Amino acid sequence: MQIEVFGDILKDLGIRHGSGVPCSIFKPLVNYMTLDPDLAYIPAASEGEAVAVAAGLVTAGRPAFALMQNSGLGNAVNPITSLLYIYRIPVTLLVSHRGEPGKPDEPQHELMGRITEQLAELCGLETHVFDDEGFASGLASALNGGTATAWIFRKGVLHGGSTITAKTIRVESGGRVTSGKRTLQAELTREQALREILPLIDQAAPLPAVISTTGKLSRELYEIDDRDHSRCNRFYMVGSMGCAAPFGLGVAQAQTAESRERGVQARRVVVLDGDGAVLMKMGALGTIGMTGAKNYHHLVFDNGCHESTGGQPTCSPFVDFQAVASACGYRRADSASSRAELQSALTEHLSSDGPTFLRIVIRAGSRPDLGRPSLKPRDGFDRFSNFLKKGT
Ligand SMILES: Cc1ncc(C[n+]2csc(CCOP(=O)(O)OP(=O)(O)O)c2C)c(N)n1
Repeated sequence: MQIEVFGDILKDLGIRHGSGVPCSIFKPLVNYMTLDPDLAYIPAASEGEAVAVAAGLVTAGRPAFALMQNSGLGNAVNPITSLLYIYRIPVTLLVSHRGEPGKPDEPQHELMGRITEQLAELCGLETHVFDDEGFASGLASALNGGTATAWIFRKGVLHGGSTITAKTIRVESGGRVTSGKRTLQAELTREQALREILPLIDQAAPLPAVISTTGKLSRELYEIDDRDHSRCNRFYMVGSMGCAAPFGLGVAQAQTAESRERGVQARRVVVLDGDGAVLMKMGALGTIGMTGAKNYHHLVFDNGCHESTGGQPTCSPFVDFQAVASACGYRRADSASSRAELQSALTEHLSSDGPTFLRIVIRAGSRPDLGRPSLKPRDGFDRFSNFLKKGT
């Protein structure tokens, strides 16, 4: 469906507000809403939060939707079952369908792709697969009947509209990240920043464990120097957005226990994260700070957007991550926005006790021919687990 037609249906039904965490399938809708002054799109940090925002809007008399990738349906299960269901709040859920059975997609979407419709139904949602003909009337009757509905969107069913580049969004959302009294401008792209930090990580002894977040960061990291599968200290967390940081904490704690038992130096753990991913599970910063894990180093590549799904904005330009990390108990929290700052901050962090936090302010953008890891998930897991257990 052409996005302007879809937008008109929403408006005709009185839906002016939506909140969500993006999927590339919804890129036309988020762009459309961002550009239309009559519509308000609230970028949420997690899908459960988007459901709650939409529920609040509906409760106050404004029909609203929550938009999410089907992977995020898992994050939203509790607010759907214990907020929408018990109060019978007619929020409209727009759920993209990655991992559609029979169509090639990435491994992290396989299982959720198979169970999306059943899961939505199990959660008490009146569930439809979106199609051009039935949407307007189906949604109208659901809203009239006071029913929460889930609409499953297959790839490509929404199209057209203007393209907003990540750069435009960034400028609109401030284009700058402030830290203390300084204003930081980005110099490097994520790939350029990765190329700066890898030699510093690789020269540390014992060789640090490196865990990278979902999306383009892991794809770039793999492309840079792991095509021959030689980097056994790496773990690419291709799904489970936001879990790289707490997963890294578990690894760091295990390595600390190991070092105590064997009387050796604890291996450092470096988590390469994204601003969207950190925001999704920001509570983990408190857990990490509380443990005081001395071998934990958190690097957040902050481009102010969800670049991997099309550059939709995050609230990161408004968040003082360093202050948050410090308040959560990280021993050091700094920001770097140039090559020189990055090198000096990371060198210091890797020779200090953790937990440390480094916000790396980067420009959005990646190379157009970016590939995907050919390493199978379980093979990548075994490689990393063996490295941690045996050092090889
Ligand atoms: C629970 C969940 N919700 C949504 C997605 C879809 N998704 C994949 S990568 C990504 C963007 C991540 O943003 P950020 O961490 O800022 O990294 P960037 O893409 O900017 O490098 C999103 C929303 C997902 N994989 N999982």
